Amino acid sequence: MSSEPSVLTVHHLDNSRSQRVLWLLEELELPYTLVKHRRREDFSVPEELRVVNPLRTAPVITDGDITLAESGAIIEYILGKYGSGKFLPPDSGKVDNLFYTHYAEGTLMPLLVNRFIFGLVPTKSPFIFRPLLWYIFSTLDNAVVNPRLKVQAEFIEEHLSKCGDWLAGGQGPTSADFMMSFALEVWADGSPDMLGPKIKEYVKRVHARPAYQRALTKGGEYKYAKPAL
Ligand SMILES: N[C@@H](CCC(=O)N[C@@H](CS)C(=O)NCC(=O)O)C(=O)O
Repeated sequence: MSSEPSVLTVHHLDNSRSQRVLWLLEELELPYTLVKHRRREDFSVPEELRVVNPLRTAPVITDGDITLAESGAIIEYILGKYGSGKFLPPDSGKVDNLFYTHYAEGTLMPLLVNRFIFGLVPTKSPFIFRPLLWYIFSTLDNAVVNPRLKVQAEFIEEHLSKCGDWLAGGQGPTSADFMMSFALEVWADGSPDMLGPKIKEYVKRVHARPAYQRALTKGGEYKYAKPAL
């Protein structure tokens, strides 16, 4: 029987949500094995990652017998098992922490992904259909996604004007911040004009963390870390 403690393995994909997990692990200064995967030309994950995660998404971690996907579940698992009480919200911020931890993937990311796909469809279609598809998808974006994103931007801006530096109102990041960081930096990279000053400051605050910078160095290609804010 091995007495070696299990070491967490993170399957990381370039330009992806797995950057969140690296940021958390660097904040915790936890040893981990990093397996880097590169997206295929159509943005999908390569075969080696499909073997680990039948859902064909990143991030995914393994820890002993456990294989876990979904970045929210991964962040909560790591904090619960290895957090040693760090990066927890103050009592007054527990509900905000719960809310933003789930809101990131539950509401905000689907809207941002919709917008990404609406922009992508015309560019990937036969040349002759592009003007028509561009018209249809930009109309959909303006009618459906944009108004909803504006509501989210105002909502988050308002919260950040009250909570202080971090979403749960404490002195440091919590699961809410590890989860929201990716959505906000993707948004700041794609449509900074939609975002208010508090959101932009927040993204810069995340990027200024030494642990975030270490995660960037280790993770490699990540295009969302330098939005023009
Ligand atoms: N809600 C999931 C989303 C996972 C996800 O869609 N990951 C993207 C990378 S950011 C991916 O693997 N995309 C490849 C694909 O869908 O083919 C999570 O938070 O982990």
